[in-house]
Amino acid sequence: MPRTVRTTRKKRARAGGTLRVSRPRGPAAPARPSARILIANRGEIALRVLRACREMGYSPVVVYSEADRDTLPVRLADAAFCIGPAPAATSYLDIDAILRAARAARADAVHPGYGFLAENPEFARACDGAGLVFVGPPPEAMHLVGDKVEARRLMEKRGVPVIPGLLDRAADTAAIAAFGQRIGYPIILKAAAGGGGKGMRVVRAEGELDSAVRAARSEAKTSFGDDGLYAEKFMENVRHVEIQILADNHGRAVHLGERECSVQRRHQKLVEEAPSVALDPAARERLGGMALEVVRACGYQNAGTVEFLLDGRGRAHFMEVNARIQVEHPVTEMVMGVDLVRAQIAIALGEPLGLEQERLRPRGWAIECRILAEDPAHGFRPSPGRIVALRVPAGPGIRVDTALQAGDSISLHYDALIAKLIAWGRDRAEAIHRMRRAVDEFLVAGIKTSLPFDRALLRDADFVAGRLDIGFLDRRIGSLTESLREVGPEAEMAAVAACIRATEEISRPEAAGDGAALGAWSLAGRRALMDGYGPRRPVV
Ligand code: MV4
Repeated sequence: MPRTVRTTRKKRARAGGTLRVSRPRGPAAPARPSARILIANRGEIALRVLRACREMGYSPVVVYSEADRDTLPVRLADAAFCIGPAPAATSYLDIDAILRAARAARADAVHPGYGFLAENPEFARACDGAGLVFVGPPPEAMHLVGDKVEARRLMEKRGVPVIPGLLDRAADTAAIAAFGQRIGYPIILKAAAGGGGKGMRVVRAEGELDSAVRAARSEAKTSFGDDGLYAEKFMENVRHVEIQILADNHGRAVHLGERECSVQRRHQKLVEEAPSVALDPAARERLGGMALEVVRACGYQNAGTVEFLLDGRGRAHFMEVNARIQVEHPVTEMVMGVDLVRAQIAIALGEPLGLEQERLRPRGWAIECRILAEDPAHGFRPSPGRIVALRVPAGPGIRVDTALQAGDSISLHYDALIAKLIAWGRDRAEAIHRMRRAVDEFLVAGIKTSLPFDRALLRDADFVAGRLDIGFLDRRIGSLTESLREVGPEAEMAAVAACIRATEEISRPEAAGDGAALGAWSLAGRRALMDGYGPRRPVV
C-alpha cells in the first residue's frame, strides 16, 4: 500500500478533528460514537446508507431536492437539508450546496451512494478540503480508475489479462482503422473518460468507422467533457461478471466473489445474481486474485468493483473498475453475509477489515430484479406519475430495498429505479422460485413498471437454465415483451369483467365456494390487478 495514500487518510481524519484512526494493523479505533454522516443521495440508496448508519450508532443526515421533500429518507434522518430545485445539476450534483449542508449539519463524513457525485474525484477532494471523511476510495485512486485507458495500461503492466486493444487514446480515425485491420472486425469504441456504456460504439466493418468515431466522440464530449477514445476487439457471446472487493486503510483487502450481470438492456442492468453459474470455486479464486491485483496496483481503498468479460472457455478479461457501492450490491451481501455499506463506513472511519479471505465463501444464491418506473410493453419508455397503491412483497428469503411510499410521485428528473427486489435461496432454483412468488405479490399501481417483464423473464427457459450472455436480452426482448403489449383495450375489458365477477363472488361467497379453485376469469382479474389495471381496491 503506498505510504502517501495512508498519510492522506490520516490527515483527512485529523482535519475533521473528531475521529481517531488506528495505526496500521492496530486495534479498531472507536470512531466518535456520535459521528454524523451526511448522505449525498436520494431514493433507495439514501435509505440503505441511512439504515447502516443507524445500526452502527451513527447519526444520518440527508440532503434533498425540492422534489424530494416528502420522501422516506428525509422522514427518517436525524436532520435534512434542502439543497435546491429538482434538477440534479441544481441539487444532488451541486458540490457547494452539499458542502454547505455538511457544514450546517456539522457532519464528520459524507457517503455519496451511487451515481451523482459518487465517482467524481473533485468531490472527494472537496470533502477532504472541508475536513470531511469521504466514504469511498482516495481521490487519486478514483481518478486513476476513472481514466479507462490508464487503468487498462496499468493492468496490462501488472499481468492482468485485458481485452486486446489500443493501450493509448486513439489519435485519429486512421489509428483505429489500422487497429481494425490488424485485429479484425467487429471492434468497439469506448470513451477514455467513460464507463457504463456511454460513448460506446460497436463497429462491424471499416465502412462504418468514420461515422461511429464521430458519434462516439461527440457523445463522450457531452457526457464526460472529454472526447478521448480507445478501441478494443469486440467480444461476443461473453458474460459480464464483476468481482466485489473491500480494502481497508491498513493494507488489507479481500474479494467477495462475483456477480453475474449479463442481463442488460442498453447498458441498464435489469437482473443480477450471485454467484455466477459460470464460475467454480477455483475460477472464482483466480478472478478474485486478479481483482485484488487491481486494488494493489492503484492503491485502492474502500468498496469497489472490478468488471470482467468472461468468454465461453472461461477466460476472463479485465474491463474497468467501478469506484463506488453498486446498485446490485445486495446479491453479494445475501450470499456472503457481509453488510457492504456498513463495511464502507467502517473502513472510511479507519477501522481495519475484520474479514478473512479463507472464510468468505458464497452460501446459496441471490437474484436481484431492478424495478423500474418504465413500461416494458412499450420499449421501456419512462412512466412517471403518482403511486396510488403499493404492496411490497416479503416472506422467506425476500428483501426489498426501496424508499417508495404510496402517494409518492415518480418524476422524470431522476433515475427510473424505484425498488430492488432481492430473493435468496439455498440454490439458484429456489432463489428463482421465491423471486417468481415475490414479483407476483408486488403491486405498484398508478404507473407502469418493469414487473411484468420480470414475470416473463423468470419463466424463460434460457434464463432458468442460466444460459446467459450479454446478447441474451437484446435477442429475447421481443418475445419477452410481446405478450405484455396485448394488454390493450380488449384485455383491459376482460380484466374489468373479471373484476366485476370476482366482486360478485365476494357478495355471494357461496358462488366461489370455500377453497374452490379460481376460474380463468378470476385469475385473469387478479393478474390484471397485480399489474395495476382494474379498480384500486382489493377484489377477493
Ligand atoms: C465490451 C464488450 C465486448 N467487447 N468490450 C458494457 C459496459 C462497459 N463497462 C463495457 N461494456 C462492454 N464492453 C469489448 N471489448 C461488451 C460490453 C457489454 C455489452 C455490450 C453491448 C451490449 C450489452 C453489453 C452488456 C455488457 C457488456
